[in-house]
Amino acid sequence: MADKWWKDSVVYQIYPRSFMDSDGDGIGDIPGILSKLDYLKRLGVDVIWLCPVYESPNDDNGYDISDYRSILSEFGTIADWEELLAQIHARGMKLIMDLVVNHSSDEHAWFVESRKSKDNPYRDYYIWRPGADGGEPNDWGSFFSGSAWQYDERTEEYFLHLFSKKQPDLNWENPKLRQDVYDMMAWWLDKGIDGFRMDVINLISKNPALPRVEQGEGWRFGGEHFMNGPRVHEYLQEMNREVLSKYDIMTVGETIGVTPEDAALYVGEERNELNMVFHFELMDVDSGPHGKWDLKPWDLRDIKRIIAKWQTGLEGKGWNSLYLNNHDQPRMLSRFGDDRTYRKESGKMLATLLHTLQGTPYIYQGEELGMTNVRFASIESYKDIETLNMFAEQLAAGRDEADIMNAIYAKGRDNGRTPMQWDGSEHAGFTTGTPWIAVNPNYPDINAEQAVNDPDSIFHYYRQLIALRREHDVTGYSGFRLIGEEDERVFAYVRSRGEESLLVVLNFFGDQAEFRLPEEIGFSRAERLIGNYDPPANLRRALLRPYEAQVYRLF
Ligand code: TEU
Repeated sequence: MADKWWKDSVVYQIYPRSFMDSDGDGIGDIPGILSKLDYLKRLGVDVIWLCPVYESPNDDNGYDISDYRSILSEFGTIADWEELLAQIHARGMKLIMDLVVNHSSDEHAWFVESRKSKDNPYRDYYIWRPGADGGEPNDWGSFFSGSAWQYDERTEEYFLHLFSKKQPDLNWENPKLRQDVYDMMAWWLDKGIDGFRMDVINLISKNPALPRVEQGEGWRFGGEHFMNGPRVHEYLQEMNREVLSKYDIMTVGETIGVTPEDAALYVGEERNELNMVFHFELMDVDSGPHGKWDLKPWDLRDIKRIIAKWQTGLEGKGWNSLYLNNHDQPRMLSRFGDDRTYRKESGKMLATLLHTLQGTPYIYQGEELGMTNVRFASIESYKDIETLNMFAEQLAAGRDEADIMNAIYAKGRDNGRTPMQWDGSEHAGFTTGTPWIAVNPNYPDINAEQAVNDPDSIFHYYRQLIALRREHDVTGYSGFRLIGEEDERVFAYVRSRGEESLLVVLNFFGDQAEFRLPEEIGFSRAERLIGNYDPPANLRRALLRPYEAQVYRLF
């Protein structure tokens, strides 16, 4: 077993709005989560990551927080939350909370004060600038379309918002703000939580000069001036010293635009910053030069190269986080597998990948059921601010509506936000009311009740993978050696532990594929540990079946 509990753990991510509604208002809530803890225990996960449940006007579904120390009434009360923590702990699981401190809501008391006057004590909690040449202070665009600056008439200045205009960026240059954040973190940690997932934490330090990206008209991605900014490591080391180091917890930072070299600075064991980061390189493999809405087919060789780079890049330096989807991404099965003909096979194949690499796997709610993307007929059914803003912007710019809808079907964040499919009853058993976003119409076929009753389901395969990790000490393997780097159809790799090794063979497509184990990989005995077809293929030379995944132990 590993030296730290979070290395041996499997994390399950809950997006509370879409998980389980207990009171019929169509919005998932904390009592709903409580009613499903036994389901999660049965799945076998160790840690639950709860997306934001704090007070929020919900411009970005809770990622715009107006009070860091209270629970949104739609989700329940602080007493419900205390009960949730107690019940999670009673089942031997742990709870990590989402920490969103790159920005707050514009309805947070700090911002309400900050915008009042230039000499308000909270003015410097946010990033205010006068206009330049009669317009915005610079040419940075928001992640959610348009300018990253909003003019405020009261003081005739602009404030920075990298996300929506209801999400003003906090000013980490201000030591008072930092201390308030640390106090708030300690307040939650003292309640007994087991760590934090930190939202866009590598964006907290901006180049204080706030330079333009280019000259000329238009909004541009200003990442070079705020991704891994000048003081980010100083801030995280301070946070670690002041707060994190005092507790036995895990931390995972969401970090946009990091390479393994950057990541080593955040998660290096000697650096005293974070335990893990989420990188975005795999999330960009099917994006063209114009960003995420510019669709491009992925190439398995890119996926292999990126995974190999992270596996070897952090070897001996830091710990990986392993994910293929979350609340911001399309469903992995629709994106990297086949959500029609080979749903079960491809869902299991992708799971096999995530659970046999070095790092901690993160399961996003519904992934264990093989939930898929959704295609709503009209934009009216979509709720996500990023999607809606992009639609309006690109339509105005003249892009064909059908073309925009196709981009939303492939990449929109609401793909991952349709309600959990619990059973075949109306609204998939998620709510007795009207769900805040429509349920995926495939729920009669894809739901938890069906999966739990089917011994061959994706759900039971996840249980086996999680059990295997524990019983067979999968985290105990080290090294990562890619087999057949240029093979466009099969992803195979070997990891080792002393004299034995773990061989993983994955067919990434719905056709048969040939696999040959190179002669130099010697073994006298092979034991199949897990796989999605029986009996497993012949090891030395196999014709793999559609989306076949096999894991062997070689002696
Ligand atoms: O996301 C950060 C982020 O920039 C992207 O994932 C973003 O959602 C988008 O897909 C980029 O095209 C985090 C949260 O996970 C997300 O839900 C929030 O909306 C965002 O930060 C702001 O808090």
